[in-house]
Amino acid sequence: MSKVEWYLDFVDLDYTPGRDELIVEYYFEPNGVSPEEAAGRIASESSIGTWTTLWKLPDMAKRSMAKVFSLEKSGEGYIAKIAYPLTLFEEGNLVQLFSAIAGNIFGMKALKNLRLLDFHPPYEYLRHFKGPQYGVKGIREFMGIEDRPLTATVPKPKMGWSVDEYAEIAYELWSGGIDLLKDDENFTSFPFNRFEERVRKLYAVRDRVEAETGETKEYLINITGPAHVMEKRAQLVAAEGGQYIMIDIVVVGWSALQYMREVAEDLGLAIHAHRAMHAAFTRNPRHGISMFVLAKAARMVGVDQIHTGTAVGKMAGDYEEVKRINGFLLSEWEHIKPIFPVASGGLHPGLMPELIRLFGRDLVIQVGGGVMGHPDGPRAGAKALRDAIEAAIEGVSLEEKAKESPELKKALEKWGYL
Ligand code: CAP
Ligand code: MG
Repeated sequence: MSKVEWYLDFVDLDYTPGRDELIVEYYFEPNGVSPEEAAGRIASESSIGTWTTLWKLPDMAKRSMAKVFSLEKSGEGYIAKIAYPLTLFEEGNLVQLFSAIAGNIFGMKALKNLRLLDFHPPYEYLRHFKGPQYGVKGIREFMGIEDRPLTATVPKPKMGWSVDEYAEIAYELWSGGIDLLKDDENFTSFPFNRFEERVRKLYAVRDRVEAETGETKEYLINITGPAHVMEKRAQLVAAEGGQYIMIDIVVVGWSALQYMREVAEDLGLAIHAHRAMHAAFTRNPRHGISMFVLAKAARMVGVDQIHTGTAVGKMAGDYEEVKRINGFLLSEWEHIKPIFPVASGGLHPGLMPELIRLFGRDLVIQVGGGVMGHPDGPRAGAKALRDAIEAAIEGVSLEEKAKESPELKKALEKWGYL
């Protein structure tokens, strides 16, 4: 058998996948080989194959060969659908899944570009994942917020606050109406602001604001770090009565996230997923891994909310893509609970009606600069944001609402509308 025939053995366009196969969709551009051979090479390298024919295949290897069952032209390249027998995958091990379906294939010379677009785990595979502990319903319950979007603010600048300065800002933000204080992604623990001291002081402030306002307030505290450090930090958060942890899920990787999902369950903590570094592989539509795949896998593991983009703010990610991801995160999916999409990046009060019109109320809205840049400070910024959201929900125009909200009026003067 020639090498090409060997690769074509992984292609059968008449094949109908079984219910217990895992389907993966790829976009690819062949480099000097036929589209069939290129697709066959993807299926081969991501399942059982190597670069040459072999002297022998054990029975299980033969049964585990992935099959390209659909191949269609798309733009500059092709879309292939590949069926993977479950014998290829370890139960409940997302790290292993990605080392197969998003592994060596990205480096193959036979492809100019390759993008992992989507994957469809059958129930037999999915059942080994717990998904989120709380999800939308659980979070709405513990926050006591029935049907409006949740609000969050990252104190900006991203860095440089002492614990006492940070506690003061937190007091202002929470008192002004923000539900969730959020640490920035690169803000963890420093000589001028140690995590342990921040935990102690910030939850005390939270308790005070809760008593004063009668509202539930939470803190998306950034525990990101090596797994053993994250575990200790999560224990501290739980000991101080925190309900949430924030993890930057791409930089920590699937292994650490799966580990922390277990820790979070033991401690009763919800997980806020930030996604710094995702754009290194999600941004080029012809290469890498789609944000949809990242969000789907994170939901499987069990984050309770994840950043997905805004379409109207400062980050890349167009409306259609964000809409599709958010729709998926909120949909029913076997035993895996729906989770909150987080809209963040370049938002300000003037954008609220459009944001809510586009994505609805099941949303966490994070506004950093657009609150912290308010001419009258964070409390006024928080109030302006809350009023803008209220207006959007009541169906009142921002101009109208601004007549009774001087904070909103000033925010609109500074940042305008859409
Ligand atoms: C937003 C933010 C978030 C980004 C992440 C920032 O601040 O804190 O990390 O939104 O991007 O550092 O830029 P602003 P994404 O509200 O001041 O813009 O949500 O797209 O993952
Ligand atoms: Mg940030």
